Amino acid sequence: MKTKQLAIEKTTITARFWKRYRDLMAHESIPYQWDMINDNQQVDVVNSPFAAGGVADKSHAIANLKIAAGQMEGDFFGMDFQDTDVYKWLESAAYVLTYAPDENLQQQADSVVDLIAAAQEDDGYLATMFQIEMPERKFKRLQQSHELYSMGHYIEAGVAYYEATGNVKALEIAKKMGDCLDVHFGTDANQIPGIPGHPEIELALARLYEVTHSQKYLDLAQYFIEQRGRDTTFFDRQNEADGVDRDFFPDMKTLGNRYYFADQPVTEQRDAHGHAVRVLYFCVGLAHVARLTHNPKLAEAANRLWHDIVTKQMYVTGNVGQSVHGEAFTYDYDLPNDTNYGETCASVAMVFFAKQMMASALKGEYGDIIEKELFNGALSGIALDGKHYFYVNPLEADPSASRGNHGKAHIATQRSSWFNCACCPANITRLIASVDKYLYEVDQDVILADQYIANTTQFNNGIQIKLAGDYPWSGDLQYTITNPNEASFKFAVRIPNWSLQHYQVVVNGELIEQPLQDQILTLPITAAQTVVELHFDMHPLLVTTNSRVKDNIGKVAVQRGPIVYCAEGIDNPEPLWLYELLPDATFSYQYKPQLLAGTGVLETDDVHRIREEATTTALYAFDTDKQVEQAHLTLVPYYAWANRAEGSMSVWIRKASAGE
Ligand code: FUB
Ligand code: ZN
Repeated sequence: MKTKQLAIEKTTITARFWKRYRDLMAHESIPYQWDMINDNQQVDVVNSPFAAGGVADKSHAIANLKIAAGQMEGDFFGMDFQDTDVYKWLESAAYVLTYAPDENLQQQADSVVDLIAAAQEDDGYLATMFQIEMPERKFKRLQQSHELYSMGHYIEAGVAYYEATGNVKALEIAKKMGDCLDVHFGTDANQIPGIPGHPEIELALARLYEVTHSQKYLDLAQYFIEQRGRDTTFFDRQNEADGVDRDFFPDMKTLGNRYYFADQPVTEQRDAHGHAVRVLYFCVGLAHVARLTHNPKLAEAANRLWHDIVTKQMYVTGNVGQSVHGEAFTYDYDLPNDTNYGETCASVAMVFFAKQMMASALKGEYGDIIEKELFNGALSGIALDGKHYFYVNPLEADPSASRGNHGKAHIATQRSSWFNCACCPANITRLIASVDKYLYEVDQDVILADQYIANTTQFNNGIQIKLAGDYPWSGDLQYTITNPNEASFKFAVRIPNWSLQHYQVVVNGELIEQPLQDQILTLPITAAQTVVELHFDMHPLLVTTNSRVKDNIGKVAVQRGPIVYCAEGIDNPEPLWLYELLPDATFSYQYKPQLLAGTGVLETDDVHRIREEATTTALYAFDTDKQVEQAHLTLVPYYAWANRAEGSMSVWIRKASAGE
């Protein structure tokens, strides 16, 4: 029987690892963030007043909307994109409602939609700072204004909420925003021939197009993508016309087009540079628009940027953005561990980017990055209690360094309860709450099982796929494919890059040996029931880095399955830099249900510790060897660090050379 176009109808996540996180979003993070944006929570930014994200004692985000809607008196408070904290909360709530129906939450979310509708102007405009404080300056300083960024976040939220609950008003607000931007932006004589300082609207308009099929939204998304970098004096002209000394972020005026990824058209761009989240949100829109418009030049640009980032500028944990200065990418192979930025939002954006790339071409490398972020770089942005967050995600941290060295003050060693720039908390929340969207990629008659998160998924044609297994702790997985109509389709599986040397695929009890294409193994399915077992290699692996990266020479990271590990001071007497793994070091693995909400721990005795010298010992000496002693090293998953006592952490560990 010929299949009709395959599509997912419903996914239920059963994986204990992700079920815990998703329940946490529903029962802890969402109510907590609701209180936060309503100013009913104490804000507690720990560790350093200079830690990225900064200090604030309230959010005021809902209040800003109420003031704009005329429902409350008062002044605007917060960042010029404060509204987005509400929008991302709404988007997270939308996803939560798909797996944890809750009347109270839905009422809250409906009331937020009503409030947003009341705050929106008749022409669709919505950015409360401008409405409350400076209506005459709308769209006049786009380099810094975040108006399109904010509206983009609403559009994403509105689409998600409409899809989750059928709330038409939520979608109407989004369409009105799209219409407003469509009127104001473009190259007609009466339009602004400009672009936003912070991309986001591009990806949002592409989403809006997908749900409405209204071509104008896709055209506008394409305009913003293609216009970027074409008119390199646009921001300066606008700033000048709006007036000197009227910056929203004074430092941002001097950063230059390169920082905004607006120094040349994207088709000319060779690498990712400038503010990391801006570049990445842009890339998400770029890959999406390239696919929707079948534009090979844009697709090539997306490809080029993808490869630059993942092969030259990404940390082993998936974190991106090497510098606190401008929250930015720096240059290829520059990957310092103890000063990096690795903003949580940037990792979340990498997942979106990878998903769009995967939707354009089924390749295992995209799924590898989604997995890397989900289990490491993005996930470290949220504490195990769902109510504390990292904005910056370092690979090496030391509380004394963060307190004593201003250049490392942004490396917080405890998660905060909120930030004055609170972009990250709700970003990681919306990702976890929507993780079901990353399990499969459907392309014509192919169902690619991309993420090994246990689930039951119902497709059309009556097809049901059930994945059982305890990933990421176990590498043994079992898919049961039920196909009552005996439809003919292909079931494909991604072989993760860390298991490419050793893996097994067993179909109905028979070992399958066939070449992979782009890390993907494809199986034709016609039977009413098929069982596909996957067995991945869960031996702890020692990861080394390309020798162009100076910071990791002589060091290894330890990875088991998709999880990257780290050493923490609470488990290992500090300082951590004194440990040295022996050449053939092996690790024992144990799952500890009581530790860190249930986690897999690695331990080894194949390690030396350089003896710590007395403070009376000379700082320098001539031709002396360090004393070493036999030691023990305990490693925990990177995502779970900083959930116990404050202390040091290191992902990279020195490795003794053979003969030592
Ligand atoms: O500018 C809006 C958001 O604030 C960015 O995406 C983050 O990097 C933070 O700067
Ligand atoms: Zn952020």
